[in-house]
Amino acid sequence: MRSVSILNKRWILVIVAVVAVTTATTAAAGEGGVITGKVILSGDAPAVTAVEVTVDPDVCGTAKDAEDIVVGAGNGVRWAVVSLVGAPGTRAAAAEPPVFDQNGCRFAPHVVIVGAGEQMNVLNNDGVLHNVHSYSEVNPGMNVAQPGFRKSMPVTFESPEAVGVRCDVHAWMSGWIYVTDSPYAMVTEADGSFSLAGVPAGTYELKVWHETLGEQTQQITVTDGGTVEANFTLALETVAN
Ligand SMILES: [Cu+2]
Repeated sequence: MRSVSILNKRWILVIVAVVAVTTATTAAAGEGGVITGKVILSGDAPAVTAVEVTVDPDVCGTAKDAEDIVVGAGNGVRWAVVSLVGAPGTRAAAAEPPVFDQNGCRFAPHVVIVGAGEQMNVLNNDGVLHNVHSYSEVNPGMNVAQPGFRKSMPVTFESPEAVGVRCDVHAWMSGWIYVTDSPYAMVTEADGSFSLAGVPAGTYELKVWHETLGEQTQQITVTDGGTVEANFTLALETVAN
């Protein structure tokens, strides 16, 4: 009887596994919809400004293009973050920790998205001393020297917030860590475009954030199998006012 009992347990495990796979397949086949669009700057794009480099020229070079507003084809705004507010589900951790790399004395990428409470790694691939100095309101501040030999430093922010990061050694170095709990968030491409796929059907608030151009939201409705286009137009004048 004992062997039968073990056999039954095995069958129960098999059945449970099959049910789990079926459930996962159903969820994946639940289609969801796609939100796609562009973040556009209204008016003329500002001229690219060069930032003077005064320290460690052997590693850092002599000048850097400022990245606080980068405008591409069709006035598309790069380095904006588009995210779905109040989206259902929880944000899954990335397969690999997001990376914020100090490389050539700039933060790369200029804007990185990380989940709240999720570990990311700040890298130093320059071999010179950098100083990771965060400017946050919700999360505790961080001000840590990262010598050249310290190639990788794990960092975690617990609360959603756009955290500005600078380096005290190289005054021009500026980047952003965008901490979010939204399962649907991405940084805009060089032409300002974005695409969020697999969004469950429903009506949501879609938010754009940009370090210089501020925030804007709009309501969007996603349908199963549908693609909804949502564009944002941001203006420098609005910020100046
Ligand atoms: Cu630095």
